[in-house]
Amino acid sequence: MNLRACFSLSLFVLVLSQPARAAEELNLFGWSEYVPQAVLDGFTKATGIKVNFETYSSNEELLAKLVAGGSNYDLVQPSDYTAEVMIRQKLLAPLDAAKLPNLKNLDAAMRRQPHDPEGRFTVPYMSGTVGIVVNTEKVKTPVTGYRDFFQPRFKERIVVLNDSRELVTWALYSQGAPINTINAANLAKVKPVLAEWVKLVKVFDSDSPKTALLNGDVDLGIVWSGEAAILWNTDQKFRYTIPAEGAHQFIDVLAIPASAKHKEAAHQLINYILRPEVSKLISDAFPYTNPNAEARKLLSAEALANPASYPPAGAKLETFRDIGRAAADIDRLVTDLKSAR
Ligand code: SPD
Repeated sequence: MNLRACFSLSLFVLVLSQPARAAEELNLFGWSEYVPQAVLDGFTKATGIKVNFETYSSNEELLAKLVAGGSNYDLVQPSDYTAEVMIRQKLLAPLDAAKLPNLKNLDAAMRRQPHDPEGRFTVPYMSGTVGIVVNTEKVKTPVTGYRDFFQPRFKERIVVLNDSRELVTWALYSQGAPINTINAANLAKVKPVLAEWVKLVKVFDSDSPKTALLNGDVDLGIVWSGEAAILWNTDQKFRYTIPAEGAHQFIDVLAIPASAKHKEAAHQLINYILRPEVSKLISDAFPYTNPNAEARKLLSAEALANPASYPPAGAKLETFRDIGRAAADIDRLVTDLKSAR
C-alpha cells in the first residue's frame, strides 16, 4: 500500500471509530403567531441545529409549565412582567453576553428595563401595545376608550384577548384605578364592570383575534398591536386606537430557562434573531414594534408608518409589573365571570 492509500485508510478508520455526535437540537417554547417558520429554517440552515417549536397563548401557560418542572425548553419568550416573575423565582439562566455580539443592534432604550434592570437574563424580541381596533365600515361612531367600546349596542360584535390580566387592566383603567395595584378593593371595584363586559363579547382569542374581524364575525376588538397592524395592512378600514384612559405596553423577551440542556444552542438562536435581516423577517410577518435599531433601518417607510406597529407619541402607555399572588386572584375572578355569563 502506498503512503497516500495508507493515510486515507487511517483517516477512514479514525472517522468510523468516533462516537456518533448527537444531532444538535433546541426546544423553543414561544407565543403563537410570533416566530416565522422561515426564521427557524434559516437558523437550521446556518448552524445545523434543529429547532423543535412549541407554542403557547398566554404568559400564565408558559409560567405554569416552567414552575411545574420536567419541561425541556431551551429558549422561552415571556413578556416583561412574566420574565420578572421568572427571575425572582430563579427560573432563568444568566445570559453570556460574549456569545451575543449582535446585542449591539438593539435600541439601547429597550434594554435594562425594570423587569431586568441589568439586562442579565433577557433580550427584547418585539414590543407592542394592546388597543382597540374597529372596522370603520361597520362602526361609524368614534370608539376612543374602554367605556365607548363595551357598549350594549356592540353585543356579539366584539372579539377580545383571552387574557385575564389584560381584561382586568382595561376595567381598572375605566375606573381610573392603578393597573399594577391589585388588591381586594380594586378587584371589588372592577368585578361588576367586568361582569357586564364579558356578556358583550362574542369571541375570546389571544392567538389570532384578527381572524374574527377579517371574517366579518365581529366589528370591533381589543387586540395585540401586531394583530391590528396586520389588519391595517390588509384593509385600512381596520383602525387602531390606543384607548384614551391608557393602555398596556409590553416588551416580549427571549430568555433561557435555568433548566435548559442546550444553552449554547439557545445563545446561538438569540444571536441569530438579533441579526438585522433576520429581525426584519420577523417584522414583515408579525409587525409589532421592532426593538432592533439596525433592523428598523431595513423596514420600508410603509411599515414604519403603520399606526399600530409604531403608535404616535403622547399616548398613555404603562408596562405590567410582577404582582405576585394577586395574579391568581385575577385569574379566578375572570374565569368565574366568564363561566357565569
Ligand atoms: N401572538 C403573539 C402575541 C404576543 C403578545 N405578547 C404580549 C403579551 C402581554 N400580556
